[in-house]
Amino acid sequence: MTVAVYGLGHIGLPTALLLAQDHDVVGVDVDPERVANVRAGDLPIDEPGVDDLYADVQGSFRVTTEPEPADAHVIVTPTPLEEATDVPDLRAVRSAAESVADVLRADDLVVLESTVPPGTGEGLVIPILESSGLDAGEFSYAHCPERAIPGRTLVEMVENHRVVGVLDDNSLDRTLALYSFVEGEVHATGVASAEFVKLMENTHRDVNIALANEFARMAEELGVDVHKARDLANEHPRVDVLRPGPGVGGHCITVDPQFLAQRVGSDRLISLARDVNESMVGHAVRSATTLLGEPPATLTVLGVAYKGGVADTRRTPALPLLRRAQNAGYDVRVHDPHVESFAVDPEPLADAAAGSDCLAVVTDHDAYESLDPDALAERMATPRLLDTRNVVDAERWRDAGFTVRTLGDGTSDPSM
Ligand code: SAJ
Repeated sequence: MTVAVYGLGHIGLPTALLLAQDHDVVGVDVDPERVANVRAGDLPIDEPGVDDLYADVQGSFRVTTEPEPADAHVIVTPTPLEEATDVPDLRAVRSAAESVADVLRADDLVVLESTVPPGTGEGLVIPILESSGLDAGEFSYAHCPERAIPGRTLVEMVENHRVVGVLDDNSLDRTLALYSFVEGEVHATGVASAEFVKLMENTHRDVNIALANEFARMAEELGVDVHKARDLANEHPRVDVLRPGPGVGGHCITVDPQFLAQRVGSDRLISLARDVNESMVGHAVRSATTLLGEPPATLTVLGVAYKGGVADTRRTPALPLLRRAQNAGYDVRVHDPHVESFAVDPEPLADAAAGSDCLAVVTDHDAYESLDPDALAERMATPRLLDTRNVVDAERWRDAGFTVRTLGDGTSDPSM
């Protein structure tokens, strides 16, 4: 099958490379620089296995900026929230669908992978495709959102089960033939239902993280350690409390619940969960400033990626945290083993800690579990630590002279 994949980003590029194992694939992107980079082997994503896969599929993968005819057209463009309005920005999906409509032929398959607000397939994408002069049914259509977690993108794209929303039986048969790399089960449903299922998944996670965050705030007031309490509660066979933290980042969980909330009137819990998660930054800053005392003082942020083990800083809670601390008058320094540039440029750990008055672990990178508190205490002006992810061994740090505050641990420092 000849396949055109629209969008060569975090999901589109790995999808295109996996498809190129079995099909003849052209990756299409509107950004000429990205196309030139991918052509030269300078890939815009840093995921295990992607460079090797790129090398393996050189005979069946090429890139271009121009739409071209193909048997299957896969749209994997981003659907962010517009910054000024927080409304889903579907311009990239629209424009990719228009490009596909220009080259669409009878019996082609069109797949929308991008996560979209409910109703987008039938209300927006299919009508654009029909502007080609073909009616739905003369072309096949499916919504096939990925479920891959950053850091394990390729493995999860291959192994995870998928839900595919299809127009008709022919669309399903052709989608199964296209996604031959998927080893997980494929469950078929309608187009609108598949759109809803994808949003349910990420909304479920956001709401459950909000519950974990609310438990953390309560535990602080009650003088309880939420992390120990969570371990005990999770002994129950039907309970799985997630981990509290300084807020939810990334491009998926922070965005997708709003696709649902803005489309449907009955969204009270979803919006509330978003508010709870967003309030965690303020809570973390208040904990840090209580530790620090009045400015001037220096806060060193450990980790600015939106979660551990990745270099991705999209919608990271570290950015509002850092800005609020700066606005309150503190000098802020940054360390992150994965991130090269940020609002405050990351420095080597020894430099970022030198003369600092407080370290704040904001991202749960593995490297932070094995930091040497004795060496850090020597470099800092005052050895204090706020651990918003419960990654360090607090007792060990106290033994090294640190005042330690762990988010959600109401026993960690009675003065706070
Ligand atoms: N987080 C917590 N506590 C937790 C788990 C996560 O505070 O217990 C935070 C993380 O630190 C991070 C944010 O939530 O800031 C999101 O991280 P994540 O690992 O929960 O999810 P993402 O955004 O990396 O990927 C999600 C996944 N969705 C679900 O797990 C339901 C992934 O499977 C999806 O494919 C992806 O969104 C997507 O593209 O939609």
